[in-house]
Amino acid sequence: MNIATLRTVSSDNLRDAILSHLAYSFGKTPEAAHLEDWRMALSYAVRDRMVEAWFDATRRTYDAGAKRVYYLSMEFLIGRLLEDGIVNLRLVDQARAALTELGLDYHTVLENEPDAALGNGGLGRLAACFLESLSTLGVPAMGYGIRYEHGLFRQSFADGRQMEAPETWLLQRHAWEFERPETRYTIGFGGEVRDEAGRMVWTPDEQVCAEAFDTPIAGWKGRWVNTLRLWSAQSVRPFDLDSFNRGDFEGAAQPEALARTISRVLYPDDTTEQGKKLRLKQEFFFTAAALRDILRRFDSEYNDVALLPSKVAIQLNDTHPAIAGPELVRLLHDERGLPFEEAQKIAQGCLNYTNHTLLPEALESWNEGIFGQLLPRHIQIVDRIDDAHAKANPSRGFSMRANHQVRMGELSFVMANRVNGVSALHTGLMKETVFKELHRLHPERIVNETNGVTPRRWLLSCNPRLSGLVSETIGSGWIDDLESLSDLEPHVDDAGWRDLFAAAKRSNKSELAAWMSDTHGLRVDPAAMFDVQIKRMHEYKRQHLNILEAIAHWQEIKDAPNAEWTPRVKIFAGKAAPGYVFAKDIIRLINDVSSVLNADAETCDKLQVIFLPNYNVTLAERLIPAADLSEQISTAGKEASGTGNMKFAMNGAPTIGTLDGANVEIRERVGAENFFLFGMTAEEVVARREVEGHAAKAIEADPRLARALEAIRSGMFSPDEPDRYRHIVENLSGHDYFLVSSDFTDYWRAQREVDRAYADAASWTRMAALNTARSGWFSSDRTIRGYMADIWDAKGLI
Ligand code: 6GP
Repeated sequence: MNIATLRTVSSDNLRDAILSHLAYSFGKTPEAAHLEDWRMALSYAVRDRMVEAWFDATRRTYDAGAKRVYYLSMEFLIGRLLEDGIVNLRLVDQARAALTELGLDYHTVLENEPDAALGNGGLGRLAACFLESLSTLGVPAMGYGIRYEHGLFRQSFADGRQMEAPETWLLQRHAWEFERPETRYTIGFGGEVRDEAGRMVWTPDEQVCAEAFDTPIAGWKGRWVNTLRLWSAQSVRPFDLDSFNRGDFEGAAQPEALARTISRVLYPDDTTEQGKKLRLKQEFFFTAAALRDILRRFDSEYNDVALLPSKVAIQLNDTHPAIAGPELVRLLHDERGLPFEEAQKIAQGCLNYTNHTLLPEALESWNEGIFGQLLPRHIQIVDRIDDAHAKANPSRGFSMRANHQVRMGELSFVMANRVNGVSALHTGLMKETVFKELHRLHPERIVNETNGVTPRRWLLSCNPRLSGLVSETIGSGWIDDLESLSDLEPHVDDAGWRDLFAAAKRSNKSELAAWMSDTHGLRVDPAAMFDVQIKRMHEYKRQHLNILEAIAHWQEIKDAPNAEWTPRVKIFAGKAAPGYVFAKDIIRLINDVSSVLNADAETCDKLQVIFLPNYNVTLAERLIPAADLSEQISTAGKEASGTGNMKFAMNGAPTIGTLDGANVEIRERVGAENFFLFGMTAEEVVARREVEGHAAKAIEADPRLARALEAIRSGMFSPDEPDRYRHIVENLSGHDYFLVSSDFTDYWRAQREVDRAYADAASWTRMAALNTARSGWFSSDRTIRGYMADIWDAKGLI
């Protein structure tokens, strides 16, 4: 069937296409259809319109013999996909009209879609933005990951405490996947390695099957569509009939259940290490399946593996897929008979590694016992790579095998053609700290690619009011040329235009306020400043610095309730890893403070604190367009980049922040006068830690800080259990590794500057608009172009 006949299958008229899917794909009449049926029918109608470009992209890639990019990631935090599809295919007006004709509300239908939370935070969301930009730029690319049955847990609060429930996105119907039962690979674990006349043969003693599920990812204007291929683990032997016939029903189902465990849950960790055997299995499972798939596709086009590095670029998203190095060497050497050195050289020519954090606890390493037991051949290969590296670099001062551990960062570095950091500051620190020795040996290997975010999702679709104004003002070229937002600059001095900008923000805030009232029963005044901190909960991100400032501010307001105060609503959202007790205690503290402050009739019109549950991509899309102030307050040197910081700036929310990660570059671009800087630099942080009693000194020097800490210590926010937060106070007055106390005074100063600036509405709007106008560089299109030029040597085909 050619493409022309295909077209007729799905009507050009979206309304007819929806009705047709409702009847023929879901067997429902409009009268019998539930909201979910309509959402599915619309999704299928939209998906149909991607298929043609999808086939076309594949054909063009083959025809051009183009180099392909493979993005291997444990996480793809894709969120909802329907609106993304509608927006990128430019079907918004049609879809609205069709639904209206059918008596349905556009937003209600869109909101029925589950939010696919197949990631924890920054690294996973970055992967999702990258996929969209790769398609927008027409780069032949594919994402590979795991099709988790349960994504990141669902968060709720009970007495202010975080409760975790399993996330169940697959219980609702999901429109985007194409199951590929024909694309299956058997992946082995364990067993033994035998030397058969010089050839190493690995015979695993456990096997699972990886089955592919494909999701099309359309770029802007639907010109190019790539694939996200997620692997689902299944048993090679689905059902044990012998056991069943013996009456052992549980035993009969066991092989299936065991195998499926591998793709059952996403580890709910952000930047902390998970030393679990299952995690290593997950890593090998999806990486090995991806490599087999990549080689199969390569073999269908070329018959010389020496061409691999010129046709294939593989990006390792952090060290989670680091086993790709040894596995690719194994496939080329053990299975295809290439000499070891050649196999290694080819593998290295294809592989690249992105580091996303310098936190020592997040640098993966595996106990050699576990590693060797699960991957007996790979540990031999790691040792051989390590030895070869040692011989070639006799002066080296490191090994990828130390203290009975296999160190994945070092392995990734040695096996990579290029290694990159995710902001200028972070890349510099990588060179000076974790990879100092390796950088000395391979000075050309580390490059910087500052993160970016896709403007299609993070401005065009999440903020229709502002993006509408932008397009009316400068045309719609910015959507795939974000730097042209700078054309807005002349308008920021036009009072009339500024009013329009301010009106868009104000309407976004009213909409958020209405939503918070409807769904959470919260009352907030949209005229107050919306001060937002949303991200994973972590001590280095310092949500506790923010809440301490709120307490001190509240105390100050109580001292003089009739003074002029700039009304504020502090909004928090974020999940803590279930095992990270301190982070969970910070959540509870914020909730407890919120209960006291919001109930204080004397102050609640001046300061409110809100913690919204279950932060996810969808909630971010609601909050960011309505934010006035972006909190990016990590201890300098700890946040590798941040991407939320870019989304806020783009949506016209100035930052209060430290010189950390990409904040540095945001400030350079939006201008120091449009950014509220505070705190120590990364260098000063290191020096301050050496100062004996730094926290106690900071507290002694700042009575506001002392008073806020005392309020917590005395149980003011936990009267039923006064000692509840004693350990937090002790931490902040003692060891205080993240320097909350030492940075407090300057943070307070910057916050009061924010208050004064916000009180001048015209100049605040100007500042907000300049943040939008100057955020063009933070498009993930720019980042992907950087990877194409500096890392992959790949080209776009559109
Ligand atoms: C995050 C970093 O913490 C964040 O700063 C960065 O913007 C993001 O990656 C994307 O580069 N790191 C992770 O999410 C993580 O799990 C192992 O690192």
